[in-house]
Amino acid sequence: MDGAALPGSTPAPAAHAGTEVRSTCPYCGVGCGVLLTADGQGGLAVRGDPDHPANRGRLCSKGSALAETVGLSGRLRAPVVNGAEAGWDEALQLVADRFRDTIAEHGPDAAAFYVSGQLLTEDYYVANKLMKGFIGSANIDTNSRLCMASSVAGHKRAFGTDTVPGTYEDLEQADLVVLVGSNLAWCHPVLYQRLLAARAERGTKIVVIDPRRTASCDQAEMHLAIAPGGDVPVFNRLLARLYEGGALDKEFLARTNGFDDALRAALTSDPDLAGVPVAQLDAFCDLWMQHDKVVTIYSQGVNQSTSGSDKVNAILNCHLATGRIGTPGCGPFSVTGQPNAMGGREVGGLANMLACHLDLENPDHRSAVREFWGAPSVPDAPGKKAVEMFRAVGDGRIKALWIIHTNPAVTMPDADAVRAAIQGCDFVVVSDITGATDTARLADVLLPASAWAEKDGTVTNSDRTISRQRSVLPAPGTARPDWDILAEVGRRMGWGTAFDYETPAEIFREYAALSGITGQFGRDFDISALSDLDDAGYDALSPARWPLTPTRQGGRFFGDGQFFHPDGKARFIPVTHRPPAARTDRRYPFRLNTGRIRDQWHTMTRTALSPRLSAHLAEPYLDIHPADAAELGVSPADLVQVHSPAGQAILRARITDAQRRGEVFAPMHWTGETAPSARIDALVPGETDPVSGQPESKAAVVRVTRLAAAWYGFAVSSAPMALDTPYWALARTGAGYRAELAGLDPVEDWEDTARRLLNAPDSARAMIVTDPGRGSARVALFDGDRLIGALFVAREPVAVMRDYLATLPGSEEPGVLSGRPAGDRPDPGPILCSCFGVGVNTIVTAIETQGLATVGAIGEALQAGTNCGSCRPEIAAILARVHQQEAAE
Ligand SMILES: Nc1nc2c(c(=O)[nH]1)N[C@H]1C(S)=C(S)[C@@H](COP(=O)(O)OP(=O)(O)OC[C@H]3O[C@@H](n4cnc5c(=O)[nH]c(N)nc54)[C@H](O)[C@@H]3O)O[C@H]1N2
Ligand SMILES: Nc1nc2c(c(=O)[nH]1)N[C@H]1C(S)=C(S)[C@@H](COP(=O)(O)OP(=O)(O)OC[C@H]3O[C@@H](n4cnc5c(=O)[nH]c(N)nc54)[C@H](O)[C@@H]3O)O[C@H]1N2
Ligand code: SF4
Ligand SMILES: [Mo]
Repeated sequence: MDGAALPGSTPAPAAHAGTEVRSTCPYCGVGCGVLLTADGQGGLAVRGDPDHPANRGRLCSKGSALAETVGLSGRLRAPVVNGAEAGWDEALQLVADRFRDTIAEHGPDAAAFYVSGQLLTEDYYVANKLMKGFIGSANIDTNSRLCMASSVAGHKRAFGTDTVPGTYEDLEQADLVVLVGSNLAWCHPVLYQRLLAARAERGTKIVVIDPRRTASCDQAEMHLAIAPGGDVPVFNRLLARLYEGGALDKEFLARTNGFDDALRAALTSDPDLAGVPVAQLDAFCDLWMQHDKVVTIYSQGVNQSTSGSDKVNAILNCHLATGRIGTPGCGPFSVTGQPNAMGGREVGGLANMLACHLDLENPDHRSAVREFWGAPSVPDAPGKKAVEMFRAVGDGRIKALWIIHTNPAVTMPDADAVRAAIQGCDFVVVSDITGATDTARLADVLLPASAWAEKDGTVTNSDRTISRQRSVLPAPGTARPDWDILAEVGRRMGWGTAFDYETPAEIFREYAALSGITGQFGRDFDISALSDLDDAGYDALSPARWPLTPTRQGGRFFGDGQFFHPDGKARFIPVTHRPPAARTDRRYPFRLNTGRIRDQWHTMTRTALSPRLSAHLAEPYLDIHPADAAELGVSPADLVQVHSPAGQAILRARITDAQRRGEVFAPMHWTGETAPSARIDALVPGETDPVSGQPESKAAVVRVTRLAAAWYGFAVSSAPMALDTPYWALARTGAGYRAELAGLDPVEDWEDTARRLLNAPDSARAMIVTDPGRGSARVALFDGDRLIGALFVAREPVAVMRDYLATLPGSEEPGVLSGRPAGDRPDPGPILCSCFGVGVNTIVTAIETQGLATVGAIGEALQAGTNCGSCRPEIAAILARVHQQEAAE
């Protein structure tokens, strides 16, 4: 078996050099197949797998750049105990002892695991078995609580199980696709491309429901820029109109309960609360009624809300009422975020679930799982959900915490309080691939995990397709797969037989066998057809959609009107509008929305290693409507200070009418490692949905003021910088690093400052130009003729050609201080197409000078958008803008 580690040993380096191995992308829930070729020197070539059903060879910008992110610099190579490198034996014995002692002294609920939808199914299964079966607490929760919990709750309320009814093909067979709180173009780019390809053929109509105008609005028929949290009024209006318009499916309604109550709630719901004119809502309702095949895709704009579960059921109600579910081209579709968000739900990674979609509260389910595991007991009450869990860590009720494959000190709401809670906890174990994360820096014991491409296992994507990840690279140092670390702790805690795994294949077989029990209980998740898969079969496993039983393979759910409630029927849930929990007022007049950018993955521990992924948006920012910016006296590129009742941040202002007035948006990605004053979750309160426990990550309230910066700076360097200014944001470049900086106090000596910030040796030769009257300074530091780095400062945001300067460190360029290339070489502007490095200005110039009229023509002229295609919506937006300007002139 590849990558399988014997207890205590290092995984065998996979001997695959030169041959192409099938695997799965480690980022989003689309779950694209990749073909990996290791070069035997630690390097990797990656291309899309033409045979994988999710992507048929396509990859987005992040998938295309995977090879740039597998380098070993910065990787953890050995366990670290209290700051000092240690052996596995010492580290794991300490973990086992401390957990055992904590449980003995304070009971099992004083222990907790906080895990991740990025774990492989095998890792996840072992973690869940260890906590729920053997430690005897249900205190295992996952970052999926911040991500999918509302969808899980909504599914269970309506269907009786957490089932995604449809498949990706439905997107291609639909006539109308509604994106609700989903920026599919940036967050599920390959699915978006599949949708656009189908649209080119059949004219699929797209409607986007999102307070912001996003890249996903590019080809949309209609964009409903609703008020934050305005989703329930939208779908209540739709249900009411479906009823009034005679569009209900009476036959299907016989397979449901509760319609009358749901309809009553819909008929009394005030459509004005959606925040868009009712005529617009009705135009949307008309589109629904004019098309039979409708898919509603929804994601974090729905889930991450204090009414997230109700939003989900508002959507499900409309699909149930029209019977548009589980048939080709029809259905509600909750797209999963992380590569194994779905697998985590299957293994019962949430504190209120049991393995294989069984219920913790159900005594029959509990005893079946307990017997199967040979476990002493299975808790009968749910454990603490993420937000509660970290509160319990903060007030000392949880005393031993193991965090695996997630970075909660950055991504949990109230992140400063969460960071303090972790810091103050008696015993904290963190398993990660790097020690350079906000969370890993707080660990008592830091355990080095093998990374993607170094380990073996399975993941389940958004449409229930199980795919293999395979190892092709050796892990650095003594790093070990997560399942292996967990199993050894289980053995060391005294449960030798239960955790006697030597390969992920064994774990998978056990899990598949357990799922046969779910079948007996009449539940949905059953992959028991794989329970006798031998090692070779596991190794060769092709992507397959569950259920996988001897009698049933893949397909859709619910088209036959059979649901998983005891009476076999679906349930309508009556829903009423509740606005976001935090209320704007005079002190905090703005609503803060947060989310993702195209080329970064969460806290950037991997994507930020790629220069080309870092070029797209190299700095954290706040999008503000032009009228709000004018009132605040904020100009483009100013820095702004953002305060909420929970914390504060400093961000770069971008002024855009893609925002509604009174609402601002910031990306979630920056951390203590990359921009310490831009940790956005420090601003987000820990308000949660009462049913799902999912936090409201998209609706904090804030005030925004222009930062009184004494100076602004931009720096490039070949070596890591030593930044300590009140504002800084660091990004990789092909030649090293680039940084944006700002300070609140005047600086006397810029040469000295540059030497310190750029980490330059004393021997470095300096070249300086200053203009004290204008408060500007430019310093370049050389090693001989070779540029070490350069710093540009001014009283206003610095205007230099950043993408050009970023290429210079390490080269000989005496003219660096001019901030632009010699001669009249044009400034390409910020990089838009990360595959071919094409900048915004280059595209604008080509449109203007060559009269290019389509995204395709721009591709032919400049290559931009012709590889992964992730930037095509932005190219289209530029095209529209330039043509609009031309028309206005
Ligand atoms: N590039 C990239 N792709 C990713 C990820 C990544 O980090 N980077 N992460 C993956 C993960 S884990 C996830 S969960 C997915 C998330 O994928 P998405 O959910 O598509 O991404 P987000 O940007 O978090 O939020 C989606 C949209 O919700 C909107 N929104 C905010 N409030 C509301 C509201 O009240 N109602 C409605 N209707 N919309 C609202 C926001 O404006 C935003 O445009 O992406 C996955 N894919
Ligand atoms: N404000 C705001 N906050 C949000 C969101 C939002 O939209 N807005 N979205 C939320 C959502 S949907 C999500 S999913 C979360 C994501 O948030 P997190 O899960 O906290 O973010 P990641 O950066 O993905 O963290 C993964 C960690 O695992 C490490 N790692 C990588 N590979 C391995 C491995 O093989 N083994 C181990 N043990 N570790 C590994 C990485 O280095 C990294 O430190 O953020 C949530 N927080
Ligand atoms: S869409 Fe991109 S990030 Fe998502 S799985 Fe495919 S290649 Fe990976
Ligand atoms: Mo997520």
